[in-house]
Amino acid sequence: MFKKIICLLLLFLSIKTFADDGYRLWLKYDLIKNQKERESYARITKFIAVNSQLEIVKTASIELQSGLKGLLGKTVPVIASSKSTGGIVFQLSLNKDLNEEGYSITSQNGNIVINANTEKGILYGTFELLRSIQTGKSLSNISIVSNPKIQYRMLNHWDNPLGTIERGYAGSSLWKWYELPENIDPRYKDYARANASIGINATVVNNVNASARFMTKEYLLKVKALADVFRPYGIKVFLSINFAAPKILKGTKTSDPLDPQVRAWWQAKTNEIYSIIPDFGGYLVKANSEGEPGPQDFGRTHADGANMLAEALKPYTGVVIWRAFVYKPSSKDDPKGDRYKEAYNDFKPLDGQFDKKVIVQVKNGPIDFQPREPFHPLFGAMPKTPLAMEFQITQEYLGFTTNLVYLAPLFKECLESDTYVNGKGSTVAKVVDGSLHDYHLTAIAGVANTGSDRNWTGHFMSQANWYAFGRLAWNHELSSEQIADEWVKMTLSHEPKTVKTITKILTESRENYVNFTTPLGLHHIMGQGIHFGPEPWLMKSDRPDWASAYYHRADTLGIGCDRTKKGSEALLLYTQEVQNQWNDPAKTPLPYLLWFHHVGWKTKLSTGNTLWDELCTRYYTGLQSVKDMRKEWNSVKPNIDKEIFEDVAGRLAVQEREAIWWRDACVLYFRQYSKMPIPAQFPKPERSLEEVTKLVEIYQLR
Ligand code: GCV
Repeated sequence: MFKKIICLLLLFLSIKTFADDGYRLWLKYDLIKNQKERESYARITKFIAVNSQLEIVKTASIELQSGLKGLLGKTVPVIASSKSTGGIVFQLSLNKDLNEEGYSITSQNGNIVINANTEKGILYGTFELLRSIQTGKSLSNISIVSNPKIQYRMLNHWDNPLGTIERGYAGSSLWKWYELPENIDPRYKDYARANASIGINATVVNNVNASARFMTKEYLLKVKALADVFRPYGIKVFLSINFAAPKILKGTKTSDPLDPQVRAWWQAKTNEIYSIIPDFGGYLVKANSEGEPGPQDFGRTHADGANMLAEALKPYTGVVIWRAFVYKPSSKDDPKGDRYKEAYNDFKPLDGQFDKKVIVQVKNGPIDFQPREPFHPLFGAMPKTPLAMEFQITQEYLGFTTNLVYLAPLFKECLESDTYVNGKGSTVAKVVDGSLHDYHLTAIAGVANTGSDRNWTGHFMSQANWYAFGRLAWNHELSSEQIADEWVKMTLSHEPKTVKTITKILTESRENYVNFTTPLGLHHIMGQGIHFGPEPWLMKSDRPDWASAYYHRADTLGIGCDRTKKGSEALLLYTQEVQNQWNDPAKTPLPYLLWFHHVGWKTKLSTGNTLWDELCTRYYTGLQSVKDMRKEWNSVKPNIDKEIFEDVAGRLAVQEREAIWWRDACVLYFRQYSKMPIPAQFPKPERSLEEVTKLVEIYQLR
């Protein structure tokens, strides 16, 4: 009787509309409302049998116990071993079908057995089991074998020592450097739980525009405090380094990577780091990019710089992750100069020259995390150098935290692109997971979107991007819809229509965003510096390749950047098959058209419209889709927590205002060149180009 009352009370509490602040992410573990469903899970989760004292196994049993307590409303005992049936058994034993972090979950002799070769596998299997219950899957006859396809699945935080975050829109940094190492914010642990639950196993805690502070003992002790919290969740800590640190910290007179004193400094520093953090992950380096110091300052190459660090790491397990995000301003006299080609030109000749401990990290596209980019030409071009993928989870160019944009389709589009380097099917995913070139190291990084906002990501729906990044890092074959469906069920609702509606909103959102900002292959026409709002009229900047005109090339004849043989020749960096896809403007898929071609305003496209009419159509339908999204969101109101509903609804209203802003700016500005009318079926913008221009100026005021 007492038990029943408790259950009813728990049920009541879960049904009652309490304000959900989003803090619990996808790890809510609210009581399953349907009693029958609860009971059927309860019948097969009567105990958790754990016969290992390993730290991460302990984490797994604690997570499982607390997850089941929430979901089923009962405390499941953790026992050392059991001869009875109807429980969950952790089994650490050799399984040749599994790699180091893989797991299997199977029904065996009346129990659910989570089997793995290592303690980390047990942890990941545990979260998979919890996810299965959270998403309402049947566990009878469960049979799952899962291995991560990529070794290092990491977040890159662009967090600064003073608490700001470069391109962070969800408050300030999670890391309270001034309070560390003594004061441990409980949030650090919740951060680790969330990451472990989606398979993320590494984190770079500081910005790639790195402060040398992190190489001091004072700061290393703070980093150690974080590493100690993350370790039980299988997460290794990495640091971004400032290449000039030896000189900045007055250890040497230069930072030349071939100078013996500099090399000795890095060796001593690395030894010190490992004496403090024995499982330190390694270094992430942004060098000779956007003003950061690097080996080229001394006439050395990226390989010289990376190999020096690799040598310092030789006695340890750590690796060097060297970023390929570099672009020199192209010479004014070079008519073929194009930022698109810079990283390729710098790195491709170095293939084969990097130490075994070096991974080169490449952004998904050649410019900079635009709403849509062709895949980076380096993928497939460096068979002797492990290349890591760098995605951006924070929405620098995708509407900050005022726009609902689900990024899984963007990630997938890049991963599924075919490089054709070893024939058809040589996808970017196969480069990154190492299967194409047999890389001995594999990695994928996401620039984090987390911050001190209570719900972690500012826009509640942006939590889905953190989640999707982790899920795809583990298995890039999952579909965007599948991930969205899981996430919705775990965070918002199980009601079938609601799940369907929100999954649809999510999966369509990226294309909608592209349509009202940069359709048909336009790119880099946003407000300069802040990367917010439209600024297509920007003709000049401190560097030519920071100005919008450099990318859209609009004139009275047409619009778009010719990157074929007749233009900058960037297209020639790809294999012949890829060139064939994008070489001919008449055959180039519309999403990539203006990336590669300068197209006449009156040119007829495959849609039947002229280029100008199609451009206008995209801006107008893009805006319409935001309006539709708002309607769809309103339709799920009864099944969503009130606080979350209101917050998302408010941000969608902002998104509509911003979509109008983008549309007005772009159609009014480009019309000056096309000299063609906005198609009659669309209402004219209600303001002048001058008025819209002023808006961006306001946002750029100090
Ligand atoms: C960390 C873009 C961003 C910069 C960022 C840089 C990078 O240019 O605007 O803020 O700096 O990319 O990835 O290094």
